[in-house]
Amino acid sequence: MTRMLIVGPPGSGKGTQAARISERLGIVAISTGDIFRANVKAETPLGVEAKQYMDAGDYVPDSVTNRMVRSRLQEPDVQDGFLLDGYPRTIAQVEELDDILASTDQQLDAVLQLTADDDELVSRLLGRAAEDGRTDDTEEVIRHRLNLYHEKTEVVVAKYAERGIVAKVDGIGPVDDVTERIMAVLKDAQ
Ligand code: B4P
Repeated sequence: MTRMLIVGPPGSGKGTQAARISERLGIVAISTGDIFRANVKAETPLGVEAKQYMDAGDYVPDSVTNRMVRSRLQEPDVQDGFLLDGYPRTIAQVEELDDILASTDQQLDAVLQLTADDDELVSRLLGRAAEDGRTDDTEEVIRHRLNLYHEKTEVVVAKYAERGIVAKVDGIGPVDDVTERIMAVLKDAQ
């Protein structure tokens, strides 16, 4: 089980759990959100372009995101496995990832879907806003990000479900409990 995705609405715990899975399985976690935020901080051309979309809670255009992921997946540290956190988020990104993997004769082993209801997600993200002040964590922008997830990313999960590789995990409850649920479904999927 070495090539995986973690998918879920904003606030479902993707980033939190990706770090733990990466440590337990010894695979590299790649968060497109983290890469964008690092570029915004360093004020690179990519960061300047991404910032306007991120602040509004919109997806960064597929052409930009796809180019970035294609380049990241050519690095030597991911050749034996990876966990992609927050990518793909659109059908065009699914097609791009299919193409990247096919070109190196690789395939995905699992797609982990984290679930939580919208009210829980809003309250978590407002909590994070109070702590670390992310510019996309205001209530209005959070609601917009959730709508975008329902509109554009649920079809991504459905597409992978057709391929029979989705493992669904309830993201509600203490972080440690969610991690144990994830490890249990991954074990069952092997
Ligand atoms: P992300 O960084 O992926 O932001 P996110 O969806 O909010 O997830 P994150 O990983 O930060 O939060 P998590 O659920 O772990 O993306 C940010 C932006 O980048 C996007 O809006 C978009 O603009 C752009 N972007 C990224 N990828 C893109 C793509 N592929 N295409 C286009 N644009 C893209 O956790 C949230 C909070 O919940 C944390 O504070 C955490 O402590 C808390 N939490 C976690 N688990 C919990 C639990 N069990 N109980 C209580 N709280 C919990």
